[in-house]
Amino acid sequence: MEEIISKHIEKIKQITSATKEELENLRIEYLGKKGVMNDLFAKFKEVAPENRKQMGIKLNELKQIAQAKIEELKEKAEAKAEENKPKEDFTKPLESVALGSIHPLTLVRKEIVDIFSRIGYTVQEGPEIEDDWHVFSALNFPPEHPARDMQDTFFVENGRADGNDILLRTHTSSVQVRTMEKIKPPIRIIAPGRVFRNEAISARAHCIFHQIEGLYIDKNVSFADLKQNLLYFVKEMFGEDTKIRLRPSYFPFTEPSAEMDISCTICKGDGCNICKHTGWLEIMGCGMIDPNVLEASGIDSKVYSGFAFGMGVERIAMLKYDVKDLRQYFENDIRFLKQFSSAL
Ligand code: 2U9
Repeated sequence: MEEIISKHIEKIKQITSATKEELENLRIEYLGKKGVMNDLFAKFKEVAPENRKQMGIKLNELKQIAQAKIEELKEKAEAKAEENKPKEDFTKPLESVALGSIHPLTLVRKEIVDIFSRIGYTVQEGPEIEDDWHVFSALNFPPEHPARDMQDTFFVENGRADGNDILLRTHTSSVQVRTMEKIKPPIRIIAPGRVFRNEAISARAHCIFHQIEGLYIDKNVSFADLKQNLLYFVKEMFGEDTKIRLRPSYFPFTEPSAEMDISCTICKGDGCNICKHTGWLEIMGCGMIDPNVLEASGIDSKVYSGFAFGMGVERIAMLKYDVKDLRQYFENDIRFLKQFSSAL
């Protein structure tokens, strides 16, 4: 019997780890009702009296070792379980993610582009750093025109290429010139983009602003086509009941030229502070492309005619969303910007 006990002690000592299940089996094997301990205690009765003391000590030693081992393995298993537990509570609800919003100028540019693309216009883009030819000369600006003045245009210092001054474009018309040089009519494009003018910053003007210009060239394009395209745009942008009015104007690149007004979006034409009691708001310039401009880009003005128009995105956004000061577009004040979050 002593030998059996020693074997059990040896066996238990060798166990170094156990799963929960193995641990329970070990407990049952040694300390359970029909376990080794009870079995040995039963046999203990048959031990000769002179050996009992010695055997009793040995038996208790086995019991203590079994209990201590089970306790030790239990602690180990618990520590391991704790270690393997995920550090974060994945069942916790997520904190909400704050989404950014669409900048009002991006929003309005997209609205304008969408409206014109529905009647067949495609978008063209071009460089912001341009040359004199594409910004002025090809557009019929005479050499002494005041727009070429340093007071109005940002020139790149010592910037000259092929005898041309290098400058920041003052309008996106240069994109249209590049398109006319590249592809034959029919041409039906809009050119959205950033433009630069050497102006003092105020509530109504900024040295950087955004334009969208349009160009339509084909055979037999008339002023009536121009008027109808722009009336469609205005009704889509400002509402079906909006009216337009064209006033004669002058631009070097169009002849005849006009400024277009819409009936005031606030007072519907009755007269208010926004429209300075005229009932009308100026929103864009337009006209029939000057034959000199067509010829300068290699388009036969005896075969083709066309119209063009241009508008400032900041101004359209001011009228559509009642923005009072142009500087708000560039200040990145979250209270201003977040008003446009759900508009797209
Ligand atoms: C080509 C030929 C003609 C584009 C045009 C205007 C009239 C116009 C201004 C409105 C407010 C610019 O942002 S603004 O300051 N634009 O009045 N723009 S016609 O005419 C072109 C363009 C390209 C080849």
